[in-house]
Amino acid sequence: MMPSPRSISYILFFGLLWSSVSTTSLSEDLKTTISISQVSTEHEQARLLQTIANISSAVDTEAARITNGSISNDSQRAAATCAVTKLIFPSQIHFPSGLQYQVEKDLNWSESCWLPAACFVRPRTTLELALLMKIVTSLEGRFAVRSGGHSPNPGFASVDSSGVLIDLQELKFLALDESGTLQAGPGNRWGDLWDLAESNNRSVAGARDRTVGISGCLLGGGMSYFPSVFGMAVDSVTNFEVVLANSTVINSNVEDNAALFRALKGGGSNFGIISRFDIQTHPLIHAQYSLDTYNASDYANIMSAIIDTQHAMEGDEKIDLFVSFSPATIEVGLFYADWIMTTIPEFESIYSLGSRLGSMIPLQNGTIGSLAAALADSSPGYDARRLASTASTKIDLEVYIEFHEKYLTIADAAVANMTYTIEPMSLAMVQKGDDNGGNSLGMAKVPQTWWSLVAEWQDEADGAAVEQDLNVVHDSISSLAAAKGLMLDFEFMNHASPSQDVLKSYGPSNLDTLKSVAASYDPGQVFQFLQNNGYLLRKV
Ligand SMILES: Cc1cc2nc3c(=O)[nH]c(=O)nc-3n(C[C@H](O)[C@H](O)[C@H](O)COP(=O)(O)OP(=O)(O)OC[C@H]3O[C@@H](n4cnc5c(N)ncnc54)[C@H](O)[C@@H]3O)c2cc1C
Ligand SMILES: *[C@@H]1O[C@H](CO)[C@@H](O)[C@H](O)[C@H]1NC(C)=O
Ligand SMILES: *[C@@H]1O[C@H](CO)[C@@H](O)[C@H](O)[C@H]1NC(C)=O
Ligand SMILES: *[C@@H]1O[C@H](CO)[C@@H](O)[C@H](O)[C@H]1NC(C)=O
Ligand SMILES: *[C@@H]1O[C@H](CO)[C@@H](O)[C@H](O)[C@H]1NC(C)=O
Ligand SMILES: *[C@@H]1O[C@H](CO)[C@@H](O)[C@H](O)[C@H]1NC(C)=O
Ligand SMILES: *[C@@H]1O[C@H](CO)[C@@H](O)[C@H](O)[C@H]1NC(C)=O
Ligand SMILES: *[C@@H]1O[C@H](CO)[C@@H](O)[C@H](O)[C@H]1NC(C)=O
Ligand SMILES: *[C@@H]1O[C@H](CO)[C@@H](O)[C@H](O)[C@H]1NC(C)=O
Ligand SMILES: CC(=O)N[C@H]1CO[C@H](CO)[C@@H](O)[C@@H]1O
Repeated sequence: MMPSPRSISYILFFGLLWSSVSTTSLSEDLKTTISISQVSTEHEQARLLQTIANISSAVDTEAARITNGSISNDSQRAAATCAVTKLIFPSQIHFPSGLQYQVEKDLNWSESCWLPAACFVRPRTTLELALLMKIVTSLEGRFAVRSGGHSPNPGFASVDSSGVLIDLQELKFLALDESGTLQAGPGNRWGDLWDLAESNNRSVAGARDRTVGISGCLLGGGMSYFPSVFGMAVDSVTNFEVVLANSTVINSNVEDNAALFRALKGGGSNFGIISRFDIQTHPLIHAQYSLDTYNASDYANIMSAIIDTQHAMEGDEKIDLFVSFSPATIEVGLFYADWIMTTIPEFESIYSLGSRLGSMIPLQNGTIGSLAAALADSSPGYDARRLASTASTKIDLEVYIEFHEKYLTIADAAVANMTYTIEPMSLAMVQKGDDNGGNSLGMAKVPQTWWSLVAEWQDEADGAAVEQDLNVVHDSISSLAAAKGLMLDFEFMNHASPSQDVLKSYGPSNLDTLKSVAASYDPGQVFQFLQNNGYLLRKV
């Protein structure tokens, strides 16, 4: 049997801790982190040095409680980490007794992630984040990092009372420079970026949803509108500013820390905490779009029309679409990266379906930002527990239809709302990654379909049954595709379930590179063992 992650971390950290703390005190380490910082103003450095000077004996007493062995479990260590953090950041930390705590806790998109962290801490600057990392690593506090809070996987951007939740929402600076590059703090949402870029006649590749956080989305690759134009969203990132495990802040781009740069393009939260993304914007996209509902019993004809459109997509990079299925209805979103006079000829197969019931977004001209806003208006959110799962396959009508029929059987009997979305991806999309210097996703160079499967339910007690149902849906698509040799390895992190082996799906060579990059930037394996959960290399 594998040792538990926690016991591995004890073994790893025991030595580290004693060697680092036996020579200097925590307050001295914090001062060093501040003094050598290159990402801060002198004013901020002076203020923080003064703060540490004022409270150094309290900090060191608290730290001593851990190092002298009187603390033995994660919860106690988290409490001590919170206590030290409170001394330094009294106004940016929230405890269970405080008014703001509930707001912080119930913030994530999925209710299954509303976990009661020992404390929530909101650094306001990169230096504050680096200091927080120094406290966490010195005291071996378990931690999780949250930006937009949209991961539905419990424990990935959330942690219970055994850990500290590092909430990056206040790192929201955003600027567009003259070269058309956005500098964006990790706490931004895509809507913020679209608003700024588009008001300057630029477009930026992001999610399909305004409220999704840019950080988790980009670290998983990021599926945007018009993938054939942009590639994955992360292919437009030109630089990551990263707070490493040892609190050093570095830039990672094609010139500096280039291996890390490539690893971060899809490799997730294994290497450091991103404190700034530099993102290349594109000339303004004139988007034309519609979202229509169709009679769900016409699924076979609809599948056939989708496939026609997927083939058309290979010949025209301006085409984008998704199709969402529930037992009751089918929604088709058709998007085109241009304002044109007539209806779009390549969408004819879909337009000519006789089963259209109505329009959620009538055909109109706008931008990516207005498209995402229209989509949000058309489907207001609600609180639920949520679980996602994903697969990628080649395109095949028989597989689509047989899968849908199996899905209906499962969904009809399920306690959860089971829905799925077909996200067509073109060869051009995959190629854009290479054109932009490569990413770590290892996608096959073929036209493909990404399947995004989602379950939504209310009652915590149903969780295990829902997971089982979603697994059956997933196995249906993968076994049907595999039987015809149409299964692809790639599993999209941003749509994956917690149990999917996302990093392994990138292929052995990418996986090896990710491992060696993690080993060189995080030799103490802080992000593998002190970080609560995630698509972590230690699990592969
Ligand atoms: C309604 C909805 C729509 C979506 N639409 C899309 C879509 O169109 N395209 C798409 O690609 N995805 C989409 N997603 C998935 C989404 O991109 C992922 O859930 C992503 O992880 C969200 O990022 P976040 O910052 O909000 O997440 P969080 O939940 O805050 O974080 C997700 C993961 O990233 C880590 N992380 C967060 N910030 C940092 C950081 N600064 N440094 C290091 N690690 C960090 C967290 O620890 C966690 O493991 C959607 C999700 C939802 C709920
Ligand atoms: C440090 O303590 C001094 C004296 O008590 C106080 O005036 C000052 O505001 C404190 N500074 C900080 C940054 O906490
Ligand atoms: C550890 O340190 C704390 C705080 O300084 C002190 O109260 C406690 O007695 C010490 N415990 C041991 C075992 O030395
Ligand atoms: C941690 O240890 C303390 C003190 O021994 C104990 O009260 C607490 O229940 C423990 N917590 C967990 C989660 O084991
Ligand atoms: C954006 O483009 C429009 C139309 O060409 C123009 O009127 C407007 O001034 C431009 N805005 C900016 C900020 O460049
Ligand atoms: C959907 O199509 C079926 C079969 O043609 C038909 O019986 C049903 O009335 C249609 N539903 C709607 C809402 O039009
Ligand atoms: C979109 O813009 C084009 C070009 O300006 C125009 O011809 C067309 O009528 C517009 N379409 C809609 C639905 O407004
Ligand atoms: C299922 O979705 C509908 C809206 O489409 C919603 O009203 C309902 O509450 C959802 N049910 C569950 C169990 O989440
Ligand atoms: C921090 O870690 C990086 C990557 O391992 C290393 O290059 C750097 O020297 C370390 N910095 C300090 C101050 O230890
Ligand atoms: C920060 C964030 O995304 N909060 C969302 C958490 O989930 C609730 C319910 O779905 C939304 O209303 C919040 O916007």
